[in-house]
Amino acid sequence: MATRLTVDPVTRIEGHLRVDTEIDGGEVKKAWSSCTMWRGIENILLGRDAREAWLFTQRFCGVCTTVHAIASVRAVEDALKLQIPPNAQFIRNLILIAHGLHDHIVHFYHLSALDWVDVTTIPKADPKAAAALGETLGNWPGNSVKEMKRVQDAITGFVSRGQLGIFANGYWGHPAMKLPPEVNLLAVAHYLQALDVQREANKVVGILGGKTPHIQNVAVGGVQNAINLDRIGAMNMDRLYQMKSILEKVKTFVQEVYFTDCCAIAAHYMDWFGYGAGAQSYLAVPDLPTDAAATAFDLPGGVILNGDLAGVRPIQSWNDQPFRDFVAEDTAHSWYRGKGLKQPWQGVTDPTYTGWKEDGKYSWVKAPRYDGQAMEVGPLAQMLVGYASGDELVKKWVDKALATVGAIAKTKVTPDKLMSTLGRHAARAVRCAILADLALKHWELLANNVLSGDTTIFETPVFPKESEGVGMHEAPRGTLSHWVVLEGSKIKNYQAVVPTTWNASPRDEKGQIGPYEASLVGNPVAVPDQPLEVIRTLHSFDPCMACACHTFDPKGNELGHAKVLG
Ligand code: NFE
Ligand code: MG
Repeated sequence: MATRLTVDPVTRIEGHLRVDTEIDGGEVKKAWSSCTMWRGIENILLGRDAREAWLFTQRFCGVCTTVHAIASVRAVEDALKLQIPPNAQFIRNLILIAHGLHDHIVHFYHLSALDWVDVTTIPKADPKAAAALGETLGNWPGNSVKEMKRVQDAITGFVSRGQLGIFANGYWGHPAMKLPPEVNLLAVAHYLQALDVQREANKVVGILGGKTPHIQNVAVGGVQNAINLDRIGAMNMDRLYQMKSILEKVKTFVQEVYFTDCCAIAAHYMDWFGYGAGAQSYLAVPDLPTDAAATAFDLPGGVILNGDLAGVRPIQSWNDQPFRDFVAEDTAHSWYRGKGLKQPWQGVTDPTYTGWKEDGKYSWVKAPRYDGQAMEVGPLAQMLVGYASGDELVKKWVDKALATVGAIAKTKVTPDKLMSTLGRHAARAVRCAILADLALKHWELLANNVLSGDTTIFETPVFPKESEGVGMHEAPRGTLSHWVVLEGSKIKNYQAVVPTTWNASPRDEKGQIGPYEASLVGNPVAVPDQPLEVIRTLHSFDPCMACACHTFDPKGNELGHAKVLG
């Protein structure tokens, strides 16, 4: 007989996500993804000056703050057909890369690893074997026997006193936990080390952005980082080399530790390459332009429909007409007024809360569609479009990931396996390894341009009477687009179509389910009141509900039942 399970709130994510599932025969048959808060920042922007929008839009989120600043200035610059100077392009790119490195590391270790890693088995681990395993996986000084012993002693103390501290509230001892104690020990040692490394990556955001979260250094037309190699207070060689040495350290951790941990953990859970496929239609936009005019990009964009990798349509530029024409949002099952699909320049944000109804409205998230299709966005989407369209860096790292998992699991792993819960984690680790390579490339682009004598950072914006623009960015959670309609410099309409809005989408007017909902169908649930497996698949997307509806219910309606990983 079918039973219902509500997980509310889903934790170790950003924001407020409720998921309802119908379970039968030990697996999920149907799912409803619901965002339980609303803010309405898009409405706050109406009538304001376009040059200050980025300061407001960053407040969509405290996690991916930089991305909403940069997508916003890109949207206005697109409306004005304004080209920014090369220094501005490279400084923005470095911020996006450093932020992405920090964000992916935090997601893997601190927000999702404990779905797979059972901390309570660590007292049984052999620290020598854990160190030896670390040694075979990657070249990292933090894998010594001494370090493994230190972490084991600390965790054993926590476990024996029954006070798990930061590791309280996990599904410890759950039958779906399968890692040997040594892998658990190695992963937890890296969890603790990752706390430091993610901060290092974020330092680069702080150095360039003035502060983090919520950078202060961008502007419509460029950036505000004064460049003067002879001045202490400006961007000088000291500052440039400080960033380079940080990025080199972070690169080592990402490629030798995060990437290999992800592969090693995945190799012990091969069945999870068979769950969580979801929508199987993917969207990514190109990012990290390598020139001021944004004619070439280091991160690939494209569209894959219905799992057809061979039929990939690469998106080569931000002027891609199908993207501009085909992105639209529907509110049939979302708590907004309005009917039908609306292209974002015509989009409206008119809230109407009517309670949770499985056949009616049940989420504050709108339902974005690409040519009418629900699309998954995120590292998996970007790696798949890159792989299918032959991007060299993507191919190199995806093949390396598949080979590493295959070698440990003693089996062959093919790229189609990436369309899964574990594939999402693997793709994020691959993307992070690529970002680590690109960090140094874009640092060099900036340093070489500065050393050539160019110190320009800003082009003055000139506003026509009327204009409209879209700013694209491939954020850590996927494709982000800000859409702006202007009258002179005043904002007439502003809509953000955000990565988590794509992924957490509810049903649309045709009843088509969203990517989270699709990915949960067929997902196993071994212990109904401990829905670890549901959480595994949800976490693989790295949900950020704050971004998704940029929006909270002023009455703070309590909708909750099961509290998970609190
Ligand atoms: Ni709030 Fe975000 C990212 C954006 S949402 S974290 O990455 O944009 O999905
Ligand atoms: Mg929106």
